[in-house]
Amino acid sequence: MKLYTVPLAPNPMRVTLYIAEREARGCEFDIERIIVNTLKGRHREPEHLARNSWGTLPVLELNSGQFITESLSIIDYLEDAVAGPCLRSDQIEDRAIARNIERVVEMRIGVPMGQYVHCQKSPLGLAQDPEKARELAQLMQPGFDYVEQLLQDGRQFLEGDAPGVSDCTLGAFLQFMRFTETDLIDEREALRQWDEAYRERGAVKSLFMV
Ligand SMILES: N[C@@H](CCC(=O)N[C@@H](CS)C(=O)NCC(=O)O)C(=O)O
Repeated sequence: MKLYTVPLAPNPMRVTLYIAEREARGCEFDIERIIVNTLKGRHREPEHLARNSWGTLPVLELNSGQFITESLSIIDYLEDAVAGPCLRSDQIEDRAIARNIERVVEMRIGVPMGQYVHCQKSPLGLAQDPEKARELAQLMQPGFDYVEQLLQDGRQFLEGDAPGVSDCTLGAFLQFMRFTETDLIDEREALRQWDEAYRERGAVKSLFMV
């Protein structure tokens, strides 16, 4: 398998974190990682568009030659395809709740965060838009409240007592926020503690750039 990826970008980063989490549980991934330089616009060139017509990253190329172009679909595939302990629970209900948390984190925080960062300090060199950035920051507040509420029962990770895909998603998008040198976490102490503790863990610590 080949994973087309780029450092710092949040959707590639959540796959990177996911793989690291499973490697920490003893799983072995036979994946070649290939950096597509988005700063040089390589993701918009025909070679990458042939893998993914949306021009986005990450992309997983399967040994069959087929491509998976959505980060969560890549993670789902790897959960099924790579032997060893998974991040998802084998209990149907727990698995559904975990996926629900992950979707809320991505849709309520991740998607607006991606737009926010590009309005503030775009790694792709897009024009700044401070007013839109302010609107997006407001839009994310209920998502942060949701996570703060979730953590009130003392759980160490978003889905419970062990790291899950939701942690990978939130960790990746908060790193993207820190790239802008802004902080939208505000007075949410449980979320702040989670953020610091998650990044300090041996399994993922070396992967965070900011
Ligand atoms: N829904 C996709 C989103 C992928 C995405 O937007 N990737 C960003 C990096 S985080 C990208 O490639 N942006 C470049 C562009 O859109 O030009 C996923 O989850 O993989």
